[in-house]
Amino acid sequence: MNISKDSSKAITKESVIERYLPATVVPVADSIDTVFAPSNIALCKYWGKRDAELNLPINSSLSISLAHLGSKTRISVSDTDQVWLNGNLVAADDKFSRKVINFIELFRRGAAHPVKVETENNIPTAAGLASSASGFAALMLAVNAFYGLDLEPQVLSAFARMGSGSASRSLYEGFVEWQMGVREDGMDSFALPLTSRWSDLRIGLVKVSTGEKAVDSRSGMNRTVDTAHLYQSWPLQAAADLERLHRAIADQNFTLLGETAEQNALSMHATMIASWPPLLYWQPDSVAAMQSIWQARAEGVELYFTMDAGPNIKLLFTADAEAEVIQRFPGLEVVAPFG
Ligand code: 2P0
Repeated sequence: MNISKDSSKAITKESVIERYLPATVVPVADSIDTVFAPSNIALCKYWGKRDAELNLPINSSLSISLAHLGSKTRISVSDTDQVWLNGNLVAADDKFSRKVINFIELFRRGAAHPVKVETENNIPTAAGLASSASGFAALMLAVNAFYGLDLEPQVLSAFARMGSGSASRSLYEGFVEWQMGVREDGMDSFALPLTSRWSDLRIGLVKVSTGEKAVDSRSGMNRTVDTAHLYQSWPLQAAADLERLHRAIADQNFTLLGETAEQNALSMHATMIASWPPLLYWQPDSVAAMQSIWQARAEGVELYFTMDAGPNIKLLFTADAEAEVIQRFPGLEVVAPFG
């Protein structure tokens, strides 16, 4: 497949966004209240883009937000553009600063009002979780408040998606579905929350490594789409899994949820491994954790996992299995997504 390399495309982020903005965008106050967006973990993964400029996905995805774990962001008027992360000023030429300021520029469009952006992630660094989803979602909410844009939730989600695809899902708590959409400008590619809750669902964060990965997920998914023949089966797998997850959530069928999420994650990783050069995010400890999980299941514990573009493992289980799971994974960080 060669979906992500269409450089002739005329539609840009700027051209899509400007249709939703007033002629001039100015701060409504010197500072806004801090906004929060949760981190999320996909049960049916986003893997592969039909448009790399707008982060339009090849498949719809479904995630669960991590309650209080996420990003807090505040924007205020400043003399110069400044980005602060967890209380530290980030150098202006750092990749992180540039991503944040470039995103704000999409809305500010050259207007001469520098900003100070303060972001704090309370995602335990030990969990090795990506923060770009909650980071861009919180930044989008902060931009909306700071410039008084009053954008609708679906537009906010579509714009957050242009920062980072998975950020489209981080605007909501609980289960969230990101509909892939079909429009060329992507404005039907946004996330919506599911109404169903599942109070005894638990997520366990198993740290394998927190080091920076050699291939980021953006390059990883482009490489997979471009070089893995196996990728052709992915959109069908994802569509079937999405349907199964909806059924599992509606029936509160944890076995179906766990089996589907685990198979979906492993199928995604199979497409990565089948890329060239091969892309294997697993480390020996990732495989050891998988084997412990399969052993636990063989012994009757309802425990499943999912994995993203990295070596860390996210456990899926229910409250009644929590003590047993912690015994098998000492020091496990447990999240109750529905509080
Ligand atoms: C997901 N991942 O659904 C999938 C599973 C990683 C593996 O969304 O290029 O950082 O910014 O749109 O959102 C990570 O990809 O990628 C991701 P971009 P993003 O959670």
